[in-house]
Amino acid sequence: MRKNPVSTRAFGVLLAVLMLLSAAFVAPRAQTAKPLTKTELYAAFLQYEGLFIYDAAPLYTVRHSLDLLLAYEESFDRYAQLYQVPKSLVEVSVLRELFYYNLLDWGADIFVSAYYETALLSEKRGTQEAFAQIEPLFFKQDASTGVAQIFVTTAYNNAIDVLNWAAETGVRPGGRVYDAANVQDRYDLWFALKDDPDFSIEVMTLIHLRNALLADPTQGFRAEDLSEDEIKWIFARFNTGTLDSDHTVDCYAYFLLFEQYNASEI
Ligand SMILES: [Ca+2]
Repeated sequence: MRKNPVSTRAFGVLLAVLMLLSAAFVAPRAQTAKPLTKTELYAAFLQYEGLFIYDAAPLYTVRHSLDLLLAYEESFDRYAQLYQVPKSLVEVSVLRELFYYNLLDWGADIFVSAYYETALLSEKRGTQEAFAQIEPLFFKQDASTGVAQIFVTTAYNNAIDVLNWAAETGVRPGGRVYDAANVQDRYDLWFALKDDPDFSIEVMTLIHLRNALLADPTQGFRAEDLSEDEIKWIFARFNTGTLDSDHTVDCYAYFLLFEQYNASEI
């Protein structure tokens, strides 16, 4: 049977359109999205106000969280550049922690502060035995703290593991190595995380770098080279979640907004 040249051409056009459409579906994430101004970034996030506060007594509103986050821009820039980790990844993880920072976090910090101050005092006075008896009743040895809500020893992504890894692998040359059994080491690190946002942001950057490298040593870190799932895994590993957990899904949505906002700076 003789082919109809018109329908062959139509088929070719249809095929080309389908190929273009499928290419659009697998195209890298939101790279062509227009940059966001600061006002547009705030407007995008203010839609979330009140929606993601599941815990009791949040201490920061969405606007306050964004104000705090953007005040640390210099630190995000510095560590993103130093460790070659996309800035938006680190900003989003810190922002999410600020959204969820609540009265219980604040209270836990007081119990941990009291623990460390008393533990060191008891060492100086030689009264560790008496201290050990009251310690489980009145004190807490660790809590997530600071702008990035990082634990010193007790979580998977704890600061001692991350900083020791960074020092020992040469990622952070000359970096201090901490002994988790030493109260003074834990004291120094916990208060640094609690009181120094710049240091917390450095540790948060290293957490993402370590998790990604442990999962895939060949991992590249240019945001535009990472697939949606690769980015989601980076967030999931920080929160020991999965690709479809609320934390991961929310962080990915925030990430796309921050990529647009940061693109406006270039
Ligand atoms: Ca906390």
